[in-house]
Amino acid sequence: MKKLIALVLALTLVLSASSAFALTIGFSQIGQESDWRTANTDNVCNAIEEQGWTLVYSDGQQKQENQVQALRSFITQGVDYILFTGVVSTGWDEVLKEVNEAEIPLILLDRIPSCVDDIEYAAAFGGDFVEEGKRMVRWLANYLEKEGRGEEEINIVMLEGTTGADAQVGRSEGILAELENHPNMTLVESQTGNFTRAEGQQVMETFLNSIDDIDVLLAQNDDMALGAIEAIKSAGLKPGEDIIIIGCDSVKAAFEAIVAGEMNCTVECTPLYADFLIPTIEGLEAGETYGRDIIHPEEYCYDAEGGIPYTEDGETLSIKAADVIDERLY
Ligand code: GYE
Repeated sequence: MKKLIALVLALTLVLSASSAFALTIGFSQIGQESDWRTANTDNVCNAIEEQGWTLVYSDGQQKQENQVQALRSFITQGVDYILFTGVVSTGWDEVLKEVNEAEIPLILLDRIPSCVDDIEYAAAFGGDFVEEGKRMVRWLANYLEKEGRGEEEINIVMLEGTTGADAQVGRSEGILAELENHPNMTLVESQTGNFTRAEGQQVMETFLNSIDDIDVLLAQNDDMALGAIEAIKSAGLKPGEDIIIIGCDSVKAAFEAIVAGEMNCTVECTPLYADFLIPTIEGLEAGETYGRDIIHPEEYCYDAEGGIPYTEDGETLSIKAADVIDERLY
């Protein structure tokens, strides 16, 4: 009897070290274009593995057809859950309906497909990309005001993310909408840099060669801003001074650039979804439901000094990057 009790105890201990359910999770990721993406992949994959669940990971390498194939192979393998973020917004209707027909719970992460209203999903988490775009311009307007440049004619160039990606479409929409409120600001040129450092650098070089008086760079992610900083330095200009640089994501490398005085602001978009995801899957296993809301994590805005408003009500102030840089893990 004693032996049996000991065995039961030992088993309980083993089970409680990992999750009580044996699950297989398919994760169709976009690729590895940025620091944001690396942090997102590590965060989600590590959390799944820490639960003792089986992860079937697929890197789509920025190609929609690879992601479609991955989703179909998850169906064939009969995984228990599918995590999905799509490289572009459109073109997922058919394959996501196949996922629905296979009755595999689908969890949408990060970039939400445009067919979202026509499909079933168990939960959805993503950035509020339109709001992020608006925050970039609100921060800029308030910063210029503080610098006594509120009335100046301001020439802006923009580096866009992957064309047709939810994050690109939303951030562009937010930026353009907010620029309407500032007739002194002109968007003189806008091109995609595909969310990568290399392309951010290349496209910024062409901007610098063709436009004389660039006051501001709006980069739809930090990686492109960091690439552009190299181009600006090579052109003999001072990034952060001669050209105001605003990025998006708030990765550690952007905090470092801000602390070094080479970048001015980064609007946050968190890649850390595991703390939402794991309890959600556990909840679903326990029979809970989460409705159709797309959950946006709480996010902030970081710069050199802090104290610049960036929300619509003007009440939330930017945080000094130097104060939080040590806590940033990615
Ligand atoms: O901003 C960018 C990444 O979809 C929110 O994708 C994500 C974006 C992020 O490559 O750095």
